[in-house]
Amino acid sequence: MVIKSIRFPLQVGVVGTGYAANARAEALKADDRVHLRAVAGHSPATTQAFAQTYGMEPCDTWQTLVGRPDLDLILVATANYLHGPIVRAALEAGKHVVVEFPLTLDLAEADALLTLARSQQCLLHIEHIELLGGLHQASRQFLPQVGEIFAVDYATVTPQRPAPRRWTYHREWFGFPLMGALSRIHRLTDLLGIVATVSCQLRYWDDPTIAPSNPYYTTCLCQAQLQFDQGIVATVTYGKGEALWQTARSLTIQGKQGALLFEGDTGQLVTAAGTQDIALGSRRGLFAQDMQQVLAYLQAGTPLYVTPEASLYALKVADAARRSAASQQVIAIA
Ligand code: NAP
Ligand code: BLA
Repeated sequence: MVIKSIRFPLQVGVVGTGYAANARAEALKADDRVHLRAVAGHSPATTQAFAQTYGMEPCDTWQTLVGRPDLDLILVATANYLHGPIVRAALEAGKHVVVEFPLTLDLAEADALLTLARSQQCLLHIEHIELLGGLHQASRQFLPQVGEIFAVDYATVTPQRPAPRRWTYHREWFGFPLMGALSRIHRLTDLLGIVATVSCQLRYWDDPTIAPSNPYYTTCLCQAQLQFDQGIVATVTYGKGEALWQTARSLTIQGKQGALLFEGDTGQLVTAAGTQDIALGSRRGLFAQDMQQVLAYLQAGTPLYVTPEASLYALKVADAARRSAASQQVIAIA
């Protein structure tokens, strides 16, 4: 990737004021390579509070923010449906961009944004902090010990009562569940490679007290089966909401010589030699690690832990799952 020249300290603008935006601002606030300059949020009160906390200028809209000539780098950490439009506007304005996954909910637009970033010589970094986490690092490390893999099962199910009326329970704002939660697919494509076919089922539960056109749901359950090129079958379950009663956060990888079993924050390797406990690193501090890598890249060209192309490929698989759920057909991925 060719990146146009950069001045330090970098002038940073942030879109979003929630968990991810705060984690990034916390990681940057004491770093003399950057200046946290301006923020655009959703509700004015939250934007004001965020601006005050980090000594930034509040902007009324993200459009105003990305148009400011004094900014070099835009962090996009808002609701999913806005990622694509904000990233496009920021790149067109010649800004470097860091965006939380997913890059966009529109596969064709994702491809166009990668091309745009290249032609503008701007960084387009799509965060995939799940790759930096303990579960993924341990999976990578111990994978060779299970031999030829034939089955993978990955489930994250979060009962939540009552379901919040937030963007994460809104059909359009969160997007197709495996796009909004793209890390579920990306973990597997990172470990296992190329997907041949996808089949998927999706069910939403709506609040019966609200009009039929209600875009919010109270539960979603999305179950996909991915057939990988090497004959591996992987199942992915993503669910959240009121109709679910059992929490799951588990990853099972079965190979001819052994199995890897992860359950919550614990892991085990089972082989003919016996069962070995695996210590997992924390799920905290990952946004800070991601931010440090971005700065090292911009400063010294140190390669990042993930490429936009890898994120785009995961999005392609997620889009195939979306089409499968809509059509009830098995979708082959070209
Ligand atoms: P969050 O805490 O809910 O914050 C969401 C932000 O978007 C807030 O600034 C919120 O503003 C704003 N917002 C909410 N609804 C909106 C709407 N309808 N239109 C425009 N803006 C809206 O969410 P988050 O966890 O930080 O997630 C932000 C992004 O990071 C998402 O794309 C998510 O997938 C990604 N991500 C998050 C994590 C994580 O650990 N949390 C990890 C990986 C990726 P108000 O509060 O003023 O409404
Ligand atoms: C991912 N966490 C996410 C995402 C959202 C949230 C919207 C992106 C979509 C998805 O992958 O599902 C939101 N996560 C939350 C909220 C809580 C939460 C509201 O745990 C409430 C406690 N994220 C956190 C906290 C941790 C955290 C407190 O907000 C850990 C201590 C970790 N969230 C975390 C990680 C991911 C993620 C590591 C990356 C996705 C993955 O690992 O698959």
